[in-house]
Amino acid sequence: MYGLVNKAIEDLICQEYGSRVWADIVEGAGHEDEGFVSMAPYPDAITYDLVASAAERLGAPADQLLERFGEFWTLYTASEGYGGLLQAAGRSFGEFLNNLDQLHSRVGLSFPELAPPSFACEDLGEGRYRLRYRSHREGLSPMVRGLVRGLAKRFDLELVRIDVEPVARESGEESVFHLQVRSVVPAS
Ligand code: 1MF
Repeated sequence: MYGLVNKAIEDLICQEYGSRVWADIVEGAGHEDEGFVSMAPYPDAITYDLVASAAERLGAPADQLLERFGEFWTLYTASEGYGGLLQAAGRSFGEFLNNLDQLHSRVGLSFPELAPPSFACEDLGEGRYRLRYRSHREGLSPMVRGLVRGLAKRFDLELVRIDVEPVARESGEESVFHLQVRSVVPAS
């Protein structure tokens, strides 16, 4: 994955636990703290190792960390120069989820090693959505839960339900998320 992902993990950990904890996590993952370059592609194994090492160091399940990371990603990218990209992706929750494939193809034009997942979202009305997620990678559906939660906040929505239905596949991962949101009064 692009270094941007590893940098976002670093930022989340440093903000919440400090840079010494991050240094422990990098060491635990068995990688030199070379400092990740956002625009450079890294093997996925580095990202998985960082998450596993963080889970061990923090005594938290990896899935829980992935979910927190997903939520953080929507804020992180908005503040790290991708605000325009996110804005162009849609003015509503459902629209954004349906435009994610386009967002990824736009990024992929300049960064050909991007291996984005695919999302398709059906608006079922009354705040209900059916979101299909298909990825080349395994084990990241907890991150998608967090991404959806972060996205709901972005549109001043409360995520009242998120149920995941895994779909059997040979490789990679596929799941269907049943979502329900309702609008909240934005915090001033
Ligand atoms: O293959 C990749 O390197 C990769 C990296 C990030 C693929 C996808 C993503 C984004 N995606 C992460 C979860 C991946 C799970 C999986 O592979 O199954 C999150 C998608 C997403 C979902 C909901 C809401 C918002 C989302 O993301 C918005 C987004 C997506 C991609 C980028 C930014 C925001 C992005 C931008 C630049 C990138 C890489 C990704 O690379 C560069 C390019 C230029 C300079 C620096 C980095």
